[in-house]
Amino acid sequence: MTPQSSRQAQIEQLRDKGYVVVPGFVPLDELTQLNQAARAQLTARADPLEFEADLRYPGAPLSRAAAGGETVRRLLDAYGRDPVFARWGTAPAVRDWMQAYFGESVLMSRTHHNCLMTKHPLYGSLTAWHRDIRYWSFEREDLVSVWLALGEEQIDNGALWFVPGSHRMEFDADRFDPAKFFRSDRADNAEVLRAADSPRLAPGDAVFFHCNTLHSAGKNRSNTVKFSLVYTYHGRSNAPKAGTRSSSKPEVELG
Ligand SMILES: O=C(O)CCC(=O)C(=O)O
Repeated sequence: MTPQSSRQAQIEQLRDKGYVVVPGFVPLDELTQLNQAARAQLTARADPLEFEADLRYPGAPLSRAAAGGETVRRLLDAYGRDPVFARWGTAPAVRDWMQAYFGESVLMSRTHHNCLMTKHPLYGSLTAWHRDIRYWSFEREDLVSVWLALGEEQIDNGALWFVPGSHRMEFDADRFDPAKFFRSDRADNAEVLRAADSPRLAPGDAVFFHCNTLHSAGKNRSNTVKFSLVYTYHGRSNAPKAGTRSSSKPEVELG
């Protein structure tokens, strides 16, 4: 397959399943640089950081003062942290993929995701079932994130789970809790979640997923920190709503 036709097949899979894994998306030399920058950034603990204790997801320390309370969950504003992160936020491979998906020029948001996600053994929390649209306020619910695995990601170290086709499912508001997590205590929701799958990612693989795809992630039961770089994009015709967090920072134009 030519790169264009394989990209088209990936986009069709995203439209159909709500996510698609693209193996070997990041070349090895770039992956090495990303990993070096990721570890240096975690060691430096430079702001802005988000801590597990701030989110209080299941398994997280209850406060910053508790054991493990200083465990970092996200190194925010990856785009502004290091040139190699910025390069991957706007990489031609990402831009071309997103332009082909949206059919127009593309922007990257700096208000959410735009982060280096870390998942630590012991104090790294699990993330319950949700749609990322909970983070966003746009004219249309059509945004796509790219998740770059800097190391191996599998069930044991807290990999993502997805429900195929869930981006096209319609749910009444009461299927979600007040924080917009998909309620796993409901039998009808449990039936939906039965179809979930957790694709194993090799270092350098990417997952593209739609903002309405139900996903979750487990705890990290390995003994090493898991690093992933995550950015979110939308087409130019789909503007963030004025006065919301989604419009609170200038976006990055990919062309
Ligand atoms: O790695 C995880 O725990 C999942 C993160 C996630 O789904 C999110 O931040 O929206």
